[in-house]
Amino acid sequence: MEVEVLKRVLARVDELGGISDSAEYLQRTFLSTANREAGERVMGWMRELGMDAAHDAGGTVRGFLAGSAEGKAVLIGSHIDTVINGGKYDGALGVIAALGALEQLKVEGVELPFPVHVLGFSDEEGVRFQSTYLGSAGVIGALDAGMLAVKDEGGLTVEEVISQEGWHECAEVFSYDETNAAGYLELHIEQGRVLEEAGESVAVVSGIFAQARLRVSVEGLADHAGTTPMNLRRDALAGAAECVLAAEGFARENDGMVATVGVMKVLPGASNGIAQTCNFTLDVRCAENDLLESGLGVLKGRFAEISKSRELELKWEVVQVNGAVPCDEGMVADLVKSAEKVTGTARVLGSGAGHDGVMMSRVMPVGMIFVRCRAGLSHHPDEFAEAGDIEAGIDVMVEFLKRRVQ
Ligand code: HGY
Ligand code: MN
Ligand code: MN
Repeated sequence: MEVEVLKRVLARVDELGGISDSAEYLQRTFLSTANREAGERVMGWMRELGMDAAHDAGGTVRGFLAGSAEGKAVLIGSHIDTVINGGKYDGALGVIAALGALEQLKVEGVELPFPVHVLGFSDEEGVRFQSTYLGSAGVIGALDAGMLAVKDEGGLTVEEVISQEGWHECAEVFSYDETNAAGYLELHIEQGRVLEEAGESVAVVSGIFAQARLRVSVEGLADHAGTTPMNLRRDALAGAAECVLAAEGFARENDGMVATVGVMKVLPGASNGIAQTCNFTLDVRCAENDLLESGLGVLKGRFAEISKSRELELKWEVVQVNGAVPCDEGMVADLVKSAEKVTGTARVLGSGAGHDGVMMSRVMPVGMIFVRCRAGLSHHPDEFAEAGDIEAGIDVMVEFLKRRVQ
């Protein structure tokens, strides 16, 4: 890879990593000011590459590069939103790497015989609504009534937020299906430890695990911390804590399953008062759909038992379930050959993390390249990928695109 191209990729990762809604840490959420600013910056880079750049009302940005022939477009991209206090590689690297790969092909004088669209999705993490993939759902017409009706913490629905806070000025409508898209490719940091432990730079993704996102609420009775005997309490926080440990224990019992409670709100929230209400999120994932489905049933039952034993009222809301998605066999095979040629290795890995390919797979073949990241750390400001590994990942992407020329 040209040194200048790689330097630009690394500089852009730092640049985008500096665009945040918070002065203290990196945060870009759906349709936030920083999300739009990041979208503008990426569109500027797309135009520098000679692409037509545009955005849709949901904040997703797209660069269009014509090929030497017409035909179905190859889509390459990732997301430009982040988690709260996130790292600068998760998502952003995939968009910037796509532009780096196209720039490298330009330097080599390679013209692709098909159009390429680079996409920067506005919301993959689902931080604001917990409902993930709002950006990629928007470009394949999958923002259905269910997704549009999901409410944020303030009670606004996705539909209301797009209407009131959407990026409407000069917005275009992006619409992909099997008639105009040949496939979707994404480069992403592994967010796991396999590549680091194996001492390898890249991997090819076999598929993306099934994932369920839920909102749980337990309702007890606020009372005095000092005068209420332990046997008379209906303590929502103690009940929620028992649920959290039940979820953790269940996941530990089921190899390959993970369960996480990442958000918990305790009400009324006084140190000398027993909690009336505890609202928390539950994120459960595993490789197999049927284990996820049966596991959710078991957990719902255990939460109900815990609530009953503590005279608490349980509310269990499934916000979103995304089934496991296999990557396209043809793309996996081409990516394996490309990785072998570039790095001499071609490990194939499943992804516990969700990615926009889950949504894009509804209408087109999807493929992914993983790049090693330090200690597998992600969703953390110390997230880091070495320049050499990023270069290897982009070289694999370039090789994959060249293979489609032959
Ligand atoms: O949650 C995930 O797996 C991804 O980071 N959105
Ligand atoms: Mn990501
Ligand atoms: Mn993420």
